[in-house]
Amino acid sequence: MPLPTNPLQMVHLGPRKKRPRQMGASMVCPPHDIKFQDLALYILEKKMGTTRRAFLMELARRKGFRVEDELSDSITHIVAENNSGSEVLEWLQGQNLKASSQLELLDVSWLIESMAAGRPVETTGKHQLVKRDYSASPNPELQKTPPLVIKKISQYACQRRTTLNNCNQIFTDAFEVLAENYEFRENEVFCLAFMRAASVLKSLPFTIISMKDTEGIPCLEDKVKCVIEEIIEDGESSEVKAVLNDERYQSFKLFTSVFGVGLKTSEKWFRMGYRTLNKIKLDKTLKFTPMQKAGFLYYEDLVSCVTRAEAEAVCMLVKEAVWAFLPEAFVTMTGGFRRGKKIGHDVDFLITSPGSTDEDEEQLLPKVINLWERKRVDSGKCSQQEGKTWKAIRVDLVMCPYERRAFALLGWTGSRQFERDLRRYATHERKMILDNHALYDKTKKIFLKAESEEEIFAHLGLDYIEPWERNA
Ligand code: 8DG
Ligand code: CA
Ligand code: CA
Repeated sequence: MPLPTNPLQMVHLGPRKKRPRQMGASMVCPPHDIKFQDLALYILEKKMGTTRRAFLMELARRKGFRVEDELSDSITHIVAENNSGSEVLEWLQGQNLKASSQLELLDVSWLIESMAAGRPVETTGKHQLVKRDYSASPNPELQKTPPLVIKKISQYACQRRTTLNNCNQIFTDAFEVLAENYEFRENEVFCLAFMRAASVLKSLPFTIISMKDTEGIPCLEDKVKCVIEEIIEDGESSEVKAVLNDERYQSFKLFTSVFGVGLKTSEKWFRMGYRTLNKIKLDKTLKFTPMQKAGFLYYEDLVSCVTRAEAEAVCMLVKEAVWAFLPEAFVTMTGGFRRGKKIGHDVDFLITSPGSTDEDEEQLLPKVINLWERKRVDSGKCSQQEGKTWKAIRVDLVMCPYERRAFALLGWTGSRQFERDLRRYATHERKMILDNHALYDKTKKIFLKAESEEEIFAHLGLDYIEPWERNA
């Protein structure tokens, strides 16, 4: 029998016939065979109503699902309708359940699809009211404690776990456009407000679907809330739309996409009346820096993102070159790729070698560049682009003394917002100064040593946040 999209309609269809006198549908029906022993469902009545709940329970049982009347620790799937993730979490907190890594909080769409399929369908992001990144975490400790309990959300990104699974992308994309526009207009205050807001929403385990869901979330100023409200109501923000159509925004976006071009140069070109890169390239009166020259020369290569496979290939080349001069050196990919990103605008590396001297450290990068330069000339790959079999990729190389490697690794892994908040936290909450080289305790007037990132977090009194949880 094909299942109607809304099974409730079945109940109300047709003239109301006299019902049997018995109370409760399950009492009149014979017990059903349970086909799926691993699952125990509980259907949330809140916002669904008694009738529809009873109807869905009966239907699911008839299809071989185990559906419990009461909530207990043996429940594996909670199914809700018209509830946001935050509402289900709030309700669950009042239920005194043991946090279980098995527990799935799902929208009714999962149950309806499963009943139509005659088996439990795989739970995906579209069904999950609360995301479950932690089940994929390589850290077994985290698998045991999924984020079923909302703790007070910190205003600091370094006290939040932010994976790449963003439930609120519709909002964060909008905020990032607005933040970028404020950056182009050099309005730091508003720029930071929207970047912080984007960052905090990326860490939420649920999607915001009503203004009530924003209660208790830090870093959401009135200006930000207005944008959220508009997106909830209209599906888009008029302010974002206006920015995307704004000539200054479009020009700055285009100009800064050239390697070596920042706000100052963009401002100059915009004031000169330029709107396209071609016209700029042809203006003989303009002087370009060596970086900008390379930026124009390899423009197409550099605007296309770097893939992980390309990053791995670059990593081999970097290691080969570095080891030619410092065979003991450790070469670590940092930046977005270390945080698990699949693409990047460049590839970042940290290089460090036990027992290296100041001189070794000073000379390594020039030596590596020189080696690559010679190779390039030998292979005739200069700026010749015809029949090109290679791609230009931006690489950031950082060399640091071995004793400082933990600070450098933490500093270059990002994200930028995570780094910003780490330093802000150190300053305001711990009276310490953190940068990519060291951690200084202003009270004790000493530099704190660290052999690993974990030790730096411990010095700061912070729970350790794994690199893939730093995508703030
Ligand atoms: P992407 O390349 O995938 O777009 O992102 P990303 O890897 O996170 O950004 P990034 O711009 O390559 O920066 C990586 C980290 O390096 C970031 O956390 C900030 C840090 N960083 C510094 N100093 C500097 C600096 O002077 N320039 C840049 N670009 N990044 C810096 O600590
Ligand atoms: Ca990067
Ligand atoms: Ca970089």
